[in-house]
Amino acid sequence: LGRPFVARGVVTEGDKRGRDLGFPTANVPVVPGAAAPADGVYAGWLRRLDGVDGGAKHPAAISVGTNPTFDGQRDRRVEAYVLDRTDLDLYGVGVEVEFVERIRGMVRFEGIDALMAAIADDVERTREILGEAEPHASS
Ligand code: FMN
Repeated sequence: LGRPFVARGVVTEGDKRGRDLGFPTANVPVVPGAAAPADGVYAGWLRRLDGVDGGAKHPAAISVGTNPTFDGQRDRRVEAYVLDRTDLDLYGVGVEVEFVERIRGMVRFEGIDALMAAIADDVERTREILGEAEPHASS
């Protein structure tokens, strides 16, 4: 303990809602039984492990949970939206997600507009938190 919490895995396809929402996410399945932070939203870093960008840390807003706004999803996921990078395609890539600070709990929103507004706030909060955290590695 005393080290930041890290989740590792190969990015899988989610339900492809993220692109429509304007916040596409890299989905990292949580292995049942493996340790993961409590459900909620976090500021942190995503690092790809395939060496393509030299292990750069990308600032990310991270969601952990079952996306309760959408009925029907059962599995718990770690989903990372890399800030300002709607172009990133990470399917099949091994990544490491590092959790820096918790922002809020998971919420079941009444509609998509409320969810999108909340995520936009999370993104601004993430910028503030990471701006005060460790210096950015080159990205
Ligand atoms: N989903 C929720 O149901 N409630 C939330 O409070 C919530 N917060 C989120 C916060 C952030 C920063 C991000 C990136 C996602 C959040 N989500 C939340 C998850 C979105 O519902 C999910 O990313 C979207 O449905 C896309 O899913 P997909 O990757 O399977 O397409």
